[in-house]
Amino acid sequence: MLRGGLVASETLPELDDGDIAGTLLLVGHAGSTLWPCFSDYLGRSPGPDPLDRWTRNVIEPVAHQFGCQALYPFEKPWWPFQRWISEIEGLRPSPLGILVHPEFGLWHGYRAALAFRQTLSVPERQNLPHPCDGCREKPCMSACPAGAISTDGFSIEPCRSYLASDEGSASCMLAGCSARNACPVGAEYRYVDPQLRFHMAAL
Ligand code: B12
Ligand code: SF4
Ligand code: SF4
Repeated sequence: MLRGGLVASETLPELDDGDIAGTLLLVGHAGSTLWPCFSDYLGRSPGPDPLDRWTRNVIEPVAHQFGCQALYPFEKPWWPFQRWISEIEGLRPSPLGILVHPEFGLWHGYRAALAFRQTLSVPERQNLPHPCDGCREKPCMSACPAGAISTDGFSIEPCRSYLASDEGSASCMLAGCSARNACPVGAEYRYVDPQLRFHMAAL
């Protein structure tokens, strides 16, 4: 799905020829709409980084057709996808580090950005409400069995050790991050179990 467009921003990226892009369109997903298409590919195309490969297969022909350059969230140095979406929709980080959306909650991500030389007409920037502001209990923070989420943010080391343990293999690795599952916002967009397991294994 199209996740909005960005023009007239200091964060617009440099194109391959050194010029600064005039417009950026972000492409992403919410919930599990992506999963049936991707899991079909996954079954047919074994090998490393399947989501990255599938994304390129889908996006490159579109970029070619429209004469723009595709940028990906998995390319290094990292493109600032979260900053771009914050500028477009006004989304802010949850205690987990993931941007939280008032409708999709924590169940959305970004797959690519289409960078155009031209300045296109895009919808006005939004300033969507931040669900964490009104969430007094903050169940995401207490749900993490490894104590990886605190007021200082997300800490990768305790999460990583827990996921490598027998307990972690039987909980978060199977049913997805317990903290993410605990958020009540956008619960109907929670990823289906095979999708959750795919992302946890990749993490
Ligand atoms: C590196 C990275 C990680 C590292 C973070 C290491 C660290 N401490 O910085 C690790 C491996 C831990 C990680 C984990 C996860 N990540 Co990650 N990650 C990235 C990646 C590739 C680059 C981020 C970055 O450094 N950008 C560079 C700076 C310059 O860009 P920026 O937008 O200006 O910077 C923002 C981020 O750095 C963010 N930030 C800072 N610290 C952290 C920590 C975490 C955990 C996250 C998610 C963000 C974050 O705040 C900055 C200001 O806006 C992005 C893809 C991308 N290119 O953006 C995905 C990305 C941020 N990750 C994402 C996701 C979903 C996850 C996981 C949930 C994976 C999973 N299991 O499904 C987990 C979160 C674990 C948890 N319990 O919450 C999504 C977030 C979508 C959203 N709704 O916001 C992204 C955008 C990928 C995507 N394709 O959509 N991730
Ligand atoms: S549980 Fe509450 S604080 Fe945590 S991400 Fe969801 S809305 Fe934000
Ligand atoms: S994956 Fe499990 S250990 Fe890691 S942050 Fe989420 S709840 Fe905590």
